[in-house]
Order: sequence, then structure tokens, then C-alpha cells
Amino acid sequence: MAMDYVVVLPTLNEREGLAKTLDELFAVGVPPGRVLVVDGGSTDGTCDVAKERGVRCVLQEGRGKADAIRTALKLVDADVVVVMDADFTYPAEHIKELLARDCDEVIGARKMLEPGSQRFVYRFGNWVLTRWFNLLFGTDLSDVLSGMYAVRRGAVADMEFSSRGFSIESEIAAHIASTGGTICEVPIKYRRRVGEKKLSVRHGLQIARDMVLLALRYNPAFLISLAAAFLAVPGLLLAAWVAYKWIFLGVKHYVWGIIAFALIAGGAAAGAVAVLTLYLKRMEIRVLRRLRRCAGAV
Ligand SMILES: Nc1nc2c(ncn2[C@@H]2O[C@H](COP(=O)(O)OP(=O)(O)OP(=O)(O)O)[C@@H](O)[C@H]2O)c(=O)[nH]1
Ligand SMILES: [Mg+2]
Repeated sequence: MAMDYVVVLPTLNEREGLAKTLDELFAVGVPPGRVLVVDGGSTDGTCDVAKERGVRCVLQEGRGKADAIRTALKLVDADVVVVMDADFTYPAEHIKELLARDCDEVIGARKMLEPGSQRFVYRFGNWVLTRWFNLLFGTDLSDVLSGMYAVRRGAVADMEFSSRGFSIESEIAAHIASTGGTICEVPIKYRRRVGEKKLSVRHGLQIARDMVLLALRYNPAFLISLAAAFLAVPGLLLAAWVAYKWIFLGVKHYVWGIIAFALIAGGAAAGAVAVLTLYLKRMEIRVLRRLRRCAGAV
């Protein structure tokens, strides 16, 4: 990754965590001019902590973490944006490892957990959501929801944000994975949080729902294939039963026969749409890759 980077820290009432995060960033050699704090309207003087240290702090547009990242991507003109929670959970020492990898997105995958840093329900939820994401987007990630990642600005330049709150990590990964970009992971340490947690189990359910909406937008072939299977499989079973009754027992089930035919026809139509969607998606990825290569060559 290029070394023209800016570290973006979204904050909401994160005074104590931000102070420790900034001091650690400076200690590993990140200068104040390379940090941007995007605040969600904190009432505890979070922005003052940044300003006291010579770090720019801006008030985000809209609400929630997703809008904070969107605001940052508009303001920053560096090649690479490193996003990090400002709660002192992500060690700043990993920034250089993220910047060293040559991918459109480099995720800091939380592998070395400090005891008490992530409750079982969150760890399990994280695992389920990452598997769900992999299934929907054909990726092989281990921690898609990590709050520490580096993104090439060019890879998200044409992204139209639709997520709210904590779904932003999956939306960025969905966009990159579905537009021919590359995503890598780097194992990182994860510490106990300083200050009050903002994410709840309710947010986890919202993230799962948002992933389905993202899949419909970015990678609909999988969901349409699923719909095709839901129609065709019962249709085929029903047709086999109707045929068995007719051939071996001489009983004719006209209504069930028509229903089976309708299910199979619906499944076949959905299957054809899925193949077409897949074809269009592949074409889009090829075109985007070529455009990126041309843009890189200019
Ligand atoms: N600008 C902005 N930042 C936010 C908002 N909500 C949370 N944040 C910040 O986003 C980061 C992530 O929030 P956390 O509460 O740590 O959520 P999380 O990292 O998903 O969950 P944890 O497992 O508790 O760390 C923190 O730095 C928060 O201060 C918001 O609405 N606006
Ligand atoms: Mg956090």
C-alpha cells in the first residue's frame, strides 16, 4: 500500500479512549497531521482532546458510524484511509502492517484477544456474521466487522453508501468484493475497551439484515439462486409423488400436478435470471478492472 495515508477515528463520547488512542498513534510515528477525528456530536469534550493535541476534529454529516466514515472519505484526499475505533481496542502498532500489504482493503483481523476484550456473545455473533457475509459474497474472511482496516480511496470512490450505523464495515467489504477489488487480512491484537460500548446485540441483528440488502444490491445471483431452489426443489418432489401415484397406483392428482408444474417453471425462470445476473456481474467486474488499470496507467 502507498504511504500517503490518513488515520480516521470515528468518535462518540470517547474522550478517554481517544486520548489514549492518539498518544499511542504518535508513539508509533503517526504525526498529528495524518489523523482526522470525525465526531458524532459528543457532549464530553471529545473534540477538545483532539484539538489539544493538534489533531483536526470535524463534526460528521448525518448520524451514526457509517455517516462518519462517509464524511471522512469526502474530506480526505490521501491514497489510503486507515479507519480505527477510538476506544483503544486496536493497537496502533498494526498500522504499518496494514499499510505494507498490496490490497484494496486490508482488514485487521482480531486474532490475539486480551482476556475480557470480547464477550462470548459478541465473539460468536462476529463469527456468525462473518460466515454469513462469506456465504453472500463468496469471500473467505475471518473478521469482516473489525473496526481497524485500511482502504484504498480509489476502490471506494464510486461507492454509494446505503448502510447505517455499524454496517459500514460490511458495506465497504461488499463493495470491494463485488467490484473486482482485493481484500486481505492481517492478524492483530485486540484489547479491552476504554469507555462505554456503543454496539449492542440489536445492532448485530441489524448488521445481518443489512448484509442481505447489500447482497441484493451487489451480488443478487446468490439470493435469486436460493429463491430458484426454494421453488424448484419442492416442485420436483411434488412432481415425483404425482407421477408415482399415477404410474403405480393409477390415481390422478390434476391440481397437485399443476402446482408442481408451476413451482418447477417458477424455479427454472428464477434460475435463468440468476445465470443472467451472474453473467452481468462478471462483465461489470471485468469492465471495472480494466477501467482501474487504465486509470492507474494515466
Ligand atoms: N462519529 C461517530 N462515531 C461513532 C458513533 N457511534 C460509535 N462511534 C465510534 O465508533 C467506534 C466504534 O464504536 P464501538 O462502541 O467501539 O463499537 P464496536 O467497536 O463495534 O464495538 P466494541 O466491540 O464495543 O468495540 C468508536 O470509536 C465510537 O466512539 C457515531 O454515531 N458517530
Ligand atoms: Mg470498538
